[in-house]
Amino acid sequence: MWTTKTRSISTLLGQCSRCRYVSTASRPRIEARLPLHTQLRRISTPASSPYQILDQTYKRDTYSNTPPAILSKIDRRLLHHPSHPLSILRNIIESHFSTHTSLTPSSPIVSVWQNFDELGFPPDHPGRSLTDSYYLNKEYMLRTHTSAHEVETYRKGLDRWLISADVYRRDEIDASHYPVFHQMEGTQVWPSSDITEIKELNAKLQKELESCPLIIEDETTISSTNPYQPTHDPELAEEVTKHLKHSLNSLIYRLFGSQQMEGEPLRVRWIEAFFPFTSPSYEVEVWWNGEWLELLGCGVVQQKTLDQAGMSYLRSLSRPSSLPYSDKKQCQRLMPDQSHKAGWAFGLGLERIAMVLFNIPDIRLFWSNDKRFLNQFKSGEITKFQPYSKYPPCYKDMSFWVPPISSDTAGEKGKVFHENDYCEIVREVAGDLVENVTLVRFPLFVDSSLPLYPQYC
Ligand code: FA5
Ligand code: MG
Repeated sequence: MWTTKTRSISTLLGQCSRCRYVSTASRPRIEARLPLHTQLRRISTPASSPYQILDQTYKRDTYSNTPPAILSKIDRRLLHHPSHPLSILRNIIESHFSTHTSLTPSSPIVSVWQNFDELGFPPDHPGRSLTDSYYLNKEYMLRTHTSAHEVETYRKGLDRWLISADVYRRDEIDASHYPVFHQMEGTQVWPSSDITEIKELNAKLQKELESCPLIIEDETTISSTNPYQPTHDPELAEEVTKHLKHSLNSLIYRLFGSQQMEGEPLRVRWIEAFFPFTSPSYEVEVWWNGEWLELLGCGVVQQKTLDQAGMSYLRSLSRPSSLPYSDKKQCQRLMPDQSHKAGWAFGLGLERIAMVLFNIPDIRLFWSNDKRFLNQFKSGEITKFQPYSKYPPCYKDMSFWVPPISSDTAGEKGKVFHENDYCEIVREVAGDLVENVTLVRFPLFVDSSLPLYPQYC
């Protein structure tokens, strides 16, 4: 049988506390901890033929550190298989945010600028190091988070959207870490003139949440370490923050509420966090199997991010979609929007949630091609994972003759065939590798003078 480790899933998940996008101060650069000769060897690996990925060519340089095994994951597109647990979860979240536009970028390759600089990551941020991220070359990399698509998506003029995608991070090997996992980014942005509408929405959402068996632990405050942004009207920032919290609490209730033990309300905890592209920023955890499990990071989008995408500028000066708003001069020529826009964003880990909901004990199972995994799940349904052998299936059909059963032999020990005798032989020969012996056919009506011919698999 599948050998599950004795550690509970939440224990395993609880260990995933490495957070790349928290403040630089909180985590030393891993590069700096490696012996110098290791760093040099990695960096000076000679460049060979260019990368060919999704019909594009990327030259190699001293940054290139993406191996073929990682590139082979790009084609798997797990989020596009309707009966895969990650895709089932994605659909549930998309149906919860039913007015949002759902997007799935076709390529995981982004520019380093998109992944880090555009979002305000400082040059010495640990997430940029070669030990943490997969680079094709100095300019291009595999996205490490779905936030890499924020600016380009706002630039399309979309106010509320969800992006689901595979993300890539160099990481340790165990049941809860894999170098490829999936995130979903969500956002909603309003013109400040909509403040009355946001207030009404917040009141409605709050009332709905009050009727749910849900304990929300939120001791976060607005402070100098997690402030409203100086360019924001504090009243608008407060309403946007409230809407973020209500929207995510109601999503979490939708996902976990029905899985709770009878009589036990779901506990959700909000904690302060830091992301370079949001303020205030938070992480959200859920109490699961006796431990806090981190689900997502979120916050109020930095105005600079919206500005870069041209979101804060008048629509009436409608821009050609190709206008590069990262070009500062172009932006400055436009008039600031009278109805300045503000919004929230979140990024959640799909595997983390799916492991809990589907009871999947090992993150590597999501990548399984084994039909015993893939055929277990049905589109639209959350069902518990049924463990199976860690060995690949190997079926054997066995048929043989046994002495006929007759009134003369029925009482004679050793002459009458008994299934247990056969199982004993199997066990002797193959040990515990054999999981199951099933009788396929045993002739019922036979000439009692002829031997019998049972078939097993
Ligand atoms: C981010 O990736 C931010 N981009 C999230 C964000 C988006 C913040 C928008 C603000 C606004 P973080 O590295 O914490 O943050 O990852 C977000 C979530 O991805 C985590 O809460 C977790 O659920 C999941 N996650 C992170 N690392 C792993 C991992 N190694 N394995 C599985 N899931 C992971
Ligand atoms: Mg985190």
